[in-house]
Amino acid sequence: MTAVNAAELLSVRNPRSGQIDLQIAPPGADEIKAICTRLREAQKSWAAAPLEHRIAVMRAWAERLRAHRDALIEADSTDTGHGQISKVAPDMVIGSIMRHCAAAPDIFAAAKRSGTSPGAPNVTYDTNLRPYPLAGIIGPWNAPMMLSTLHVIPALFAGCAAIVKPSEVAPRFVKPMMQAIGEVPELAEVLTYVVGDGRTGAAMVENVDIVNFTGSVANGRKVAEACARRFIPCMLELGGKDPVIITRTADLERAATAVLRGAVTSTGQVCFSIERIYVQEEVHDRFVELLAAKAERVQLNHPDPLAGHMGPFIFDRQAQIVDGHIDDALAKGAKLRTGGKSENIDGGLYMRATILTGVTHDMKIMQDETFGPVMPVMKYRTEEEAVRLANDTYFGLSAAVIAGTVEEARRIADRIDAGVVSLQDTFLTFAGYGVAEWESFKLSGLGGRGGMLSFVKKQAVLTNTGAPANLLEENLKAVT
Ligand code: TXE
Repeated sequence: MTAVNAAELLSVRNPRSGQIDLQIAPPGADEIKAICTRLREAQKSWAAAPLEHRIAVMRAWAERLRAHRDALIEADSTDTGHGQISKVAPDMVIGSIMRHCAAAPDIFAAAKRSGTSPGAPNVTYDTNLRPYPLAGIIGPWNAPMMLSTLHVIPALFAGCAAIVKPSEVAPRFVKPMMQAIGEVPELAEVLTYVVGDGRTGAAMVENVDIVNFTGSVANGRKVAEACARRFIPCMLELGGKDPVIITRTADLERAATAVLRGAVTSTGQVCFSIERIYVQEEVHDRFVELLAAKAERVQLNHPDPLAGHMGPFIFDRQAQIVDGHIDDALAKGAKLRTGGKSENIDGGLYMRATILTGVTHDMKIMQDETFGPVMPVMKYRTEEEAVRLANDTYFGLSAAVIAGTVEEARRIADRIDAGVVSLQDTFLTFAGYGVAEWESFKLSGLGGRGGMLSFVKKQAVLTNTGAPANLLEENLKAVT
């Protein structure tokens, strides 16, 4: 991949109007190198400062984000075409900073081990937590501010400096974000956001010490290969093809409510959206009718971005991918129960909540990540078959099971290969943040979820409090 030319401008499309209404100027490879050198130098004093000092600086950042909340909401809403979701984006970031402020002292204290070696009573041990000097955070377009900033927060608490590159599809929030950061001078020394596309991301990977990447499997693989070549760690948060299993014993009204929310929120542009729906054959038809009745009540947030339930596709190419999945399914025998392909409304690409039935696993809609408001429903006969179908994917991000009892749902969930399984609902992943540790399965991720301890290397400091063993003495005992 050739480095981006510093003079090149990238065009940014407005998801609601479809117009190119912004040009961004990515830094060239040399500028990225210079930025990383500056951040790395400033990181020394940032890491040397007591944790309490970093906590105070992060609180100041949270306070400045509150001051810039309206500008951040406006930028995120223009980036994504969202209405209500953009209104909570800054609060999610501020909330995460405040939770980290509260949790950091105990987490770092618990990670430091010290004592006397059980194998050598005259040797004491202690631990240093040494932050990676410079973290590189690369984010996707679907929740641009949240998904890049939620991952830089733990790195900063750990004592890293950080350079963040959101997606070139949704870069508008960077301006108010950098204004807020600039009002906390010590933070501005160790944290910066840059705009640019994959080439800027690739240049970053060559100049940092650890990478947290959120995006597609294809690009996640490229980042992992680049990190492997440099022997630096990377944490990958990639796509999903999340299934829900609905048993014969399930409360179908509950199931339809949960599936609609899990599949249609944010126009289906959420990595842990429900993308495959397996229903036991005896209740399949009744479930589809309940789901269709709900789907037909979903309104677009057009013309009023703050009304309705679903905005336009953030990325026009994603609308083409979703349309292609629908075409492929219909061509292979699926039936359209409600909704349909994307529509251009005043320049924005919208899609109504769409249900397909009669789907099979040879269809793209059941294999590849769709990332749209499409609910493909498939019958199953036995629990064995449901588990086999749910696991028939190269993803393993999250899943859901809705059954007559929690025990029945849990029995099925324990056999599903996914990092998070929601029982009796979908979309519970957020509730687990910070408390229930989890790892993505298969191609949905690698390297853990990026908590504060992911950004430090542990160093053991061992002290001999007695006389050193003497090689010349005959009774030398091996130091175990
Ligand atoms: O990803 P892309 P997108 C996934 C979601 C979907 C994808 C959508 O499932 O698959 O992300 O986001 C930069 N070296 N998740 O389309 O295209 C690029 O500039 C370095 C999963 O944006 O992969 C952008 O900033 N960087 C997630 C970022 O990578 C490179 C939650 C992502 O771009 C690069 C949300 C390169 N070679 C979405 N090429 C989860 N699992 O939590 C591109 N980029």
